[in-house]
Amino acid sequence: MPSNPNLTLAIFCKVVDNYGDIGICWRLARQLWREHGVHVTLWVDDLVSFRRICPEVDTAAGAQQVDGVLVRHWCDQEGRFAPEDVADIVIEFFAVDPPPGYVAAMAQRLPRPVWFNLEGLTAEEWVEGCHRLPSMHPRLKLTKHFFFPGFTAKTGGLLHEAGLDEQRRAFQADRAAIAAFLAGLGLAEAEMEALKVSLFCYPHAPVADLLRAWSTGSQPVSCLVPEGVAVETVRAFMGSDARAGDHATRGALTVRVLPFVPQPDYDRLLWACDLNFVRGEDSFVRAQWAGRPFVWHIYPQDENLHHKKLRAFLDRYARGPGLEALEHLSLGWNGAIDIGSMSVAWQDLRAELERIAIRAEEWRREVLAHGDLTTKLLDFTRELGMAAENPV
Ligand code: TRH
Repeated sequence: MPSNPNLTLAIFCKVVDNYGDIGICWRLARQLWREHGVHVTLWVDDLVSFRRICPEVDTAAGAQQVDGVLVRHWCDQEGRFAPEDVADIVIEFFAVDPPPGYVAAMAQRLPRPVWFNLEGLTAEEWVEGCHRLPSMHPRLKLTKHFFFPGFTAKTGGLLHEAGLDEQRRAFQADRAAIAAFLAGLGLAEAEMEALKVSLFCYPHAPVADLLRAWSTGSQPVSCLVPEGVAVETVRAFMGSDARAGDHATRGALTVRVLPFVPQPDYDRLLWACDLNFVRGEDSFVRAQWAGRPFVWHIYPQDENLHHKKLRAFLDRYARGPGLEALEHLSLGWNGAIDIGSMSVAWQDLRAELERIAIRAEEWRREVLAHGDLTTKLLDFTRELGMAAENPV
């Protein structure tokens, strides 16, 4: 039931690298409307990338209604806006600059909009000190607040829809539903019975080493890789092109190329697999909600800053019995250490998979206890609104 029927919100999203940013913004937009009744306008510059995760998107439309959200093609920085065009809440994702005309209209609007810079996810401790900090506009009478997602109570939390857990549990308990879903992706019975691993990573991951470890191992592994991921290595393994639907078996390993599926199906894929390799931010978070073991390929940054972020996450997540193997393989997967033999690292991880699965469930509960990002964002908005009404 909508609880904020008159509240409007605009999200400005620039798709920097494929679809990760729009993945997060789209999830946030839908949840704001569905669970909180907020009227959202999502400004996005790249409708083609958007369409890959949401096939209903019309790539030629300047404005369109999708799933209760007004999607507007953000073509350029031009345009004149009136104060009444401005939403109650304005979110810029990853410090993108909304069009100057829009910002000028924000400054003219009364009451002024609540303005957030929604930052990227990191497990580093400094985030707690920066979450919710204000930043004054150098010229205009506007204040922007930093909103940091995170894993602790003093951060903005993570995106998590109401009812997600019930859906996931029901799916994971329903063997027929899992089999039907995997059959829909083309899997044969033998692949369903093998250890199922989804593989999503950036191009520099040592995928060839991993495929070799799996194919020469003693246990059947079924690797499900979305089309376009690790293309060269998958092609070399297949000995042919790597198009959706293609598959090949070498030794104990079958690799199957999947079509890029809509976001809700990607969740089901994570729920259906025994282990997930994920990357970036959104798939990384979704793997945590799947309650299954996962290995994270972090987005690379200059001067190996991402290794620091990876270690910060592993320091929180991979502590406890049996988790050294996960830490070891994760650091090697990201090039943060030389792990020597991938085969040995894989066997060590495989031997601990059950204990890692227990940790995955425990972590999910721990993180969720701090609240979800959308609710925290709206709570903070209310606090800011109250502060504006009652200035000290
Ligand atoms: O796209 P990503 O690499 O993510 C981002 C961006 O690169 C961004 O610029 C960077 O700053 C940030 O990482 C750290 O990977 P990510 O975040 O996992 O996003 C992928 C999205 O695609 C996610 O919403 C899940 C979705 N997806 C599908 O919907 N279907 C699929 O088949 C697959 C494989 C993914």
